[in-house]
Amino acid sequence: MISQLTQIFYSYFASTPLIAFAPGRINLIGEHTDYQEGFVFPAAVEQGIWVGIQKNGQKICRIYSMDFDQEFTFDIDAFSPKKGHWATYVMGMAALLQQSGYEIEGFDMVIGGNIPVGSGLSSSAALSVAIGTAISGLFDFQIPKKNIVLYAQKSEHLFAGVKCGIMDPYASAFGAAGKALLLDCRSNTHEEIPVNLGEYSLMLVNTKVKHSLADSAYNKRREACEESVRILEPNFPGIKTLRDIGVSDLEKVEKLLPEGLFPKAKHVITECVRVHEAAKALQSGDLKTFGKLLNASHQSLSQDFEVSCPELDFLAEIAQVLDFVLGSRMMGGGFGGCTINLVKTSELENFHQTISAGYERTFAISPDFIPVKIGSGAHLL
Ligand code: GAF
Repeated sequence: MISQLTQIFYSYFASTPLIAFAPGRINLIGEHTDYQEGFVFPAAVEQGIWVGIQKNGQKICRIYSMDFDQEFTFDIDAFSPKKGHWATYVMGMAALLQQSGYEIEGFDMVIGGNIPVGSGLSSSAALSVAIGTAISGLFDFQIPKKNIVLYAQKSEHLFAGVKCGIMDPYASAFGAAGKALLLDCRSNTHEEIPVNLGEYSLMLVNTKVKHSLADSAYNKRREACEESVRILEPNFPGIKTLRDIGVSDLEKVEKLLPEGLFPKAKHVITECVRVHEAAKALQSGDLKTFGKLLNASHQSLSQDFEVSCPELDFLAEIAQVLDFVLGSRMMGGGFGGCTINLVKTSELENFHQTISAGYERTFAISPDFIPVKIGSGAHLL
């Protein structure tokens, strides 16, 4: 990728770029908790986005996307990021950096990557983090990683319309090889936990569907959580988010919340506990318990939080009953994308065949299998 990107950069712009890399992410457990300042347990993967960048001495930015095989040019002093175009991610980060006082001059950029599109590995967060890292490096801004993460999150809110939490850009920026990040989304700090899976491997299965309601449903779930907090606050003085409520209070919470809201609040409250239990299980090498927690997370996301879909439920459910699979659950925002599975390495071929056959028979779609290894976070090359 690096030599291909460098060559393409030279052929378009006749100069040699500075290259930044930012990885995609998986999430072991802790779904739809980040925007309630809860706990998540993601990790960076080896697949990611590479951005080549160089100053051009002009007032324009010229970008070429290898994936789309398209060019895009904008005026650095007058541009407006619009939803729905890949170049919006570049303009979004550039706009936010400019607003924060960073004086960006004209640049040329080539973007390439190897994250399967729509797989749920969070290619958009990786792209924004790679762009932030590249611009910071080129102009020697020395932007702290945490700020790049916050700009990437804000760009997604403002220019993609998804009110996402901090997990995806955080994992992309701070990932560490072989380690998952036990991330506290209130303090935005993390602890690195080594991921030793022994004779097991992580395997993603891509449903290859993305249901169209995904973005609006995501925002609605977030609003539902905020609404629950407003209703609960008089009886739980001082709570800021659902993260502040413990499982021992679930009975009380059930009495206070309307029927539609309680299961969603319950998901967030119980999922935060599962994250800690999963981190503990992983640290003590108890992969069975770890796997059971993944299954419980899926059940909660599907039944209580209602962010799964028939394709994800099918994949998780058939995987969970295989005796060489310790755990399986939907990963990410939901309504499509991937499941994450903990599969005995010697049975990967068997897993592939069993899951493919069942999924093809039921949905007439051949699922993709994406092996993942935990890699390091964003950096300049
Ligand atoms: C998406 C969002 F971008 C994350 O912030 C997180 O909320 C996740 O869905 C669900 O856990 O990936």
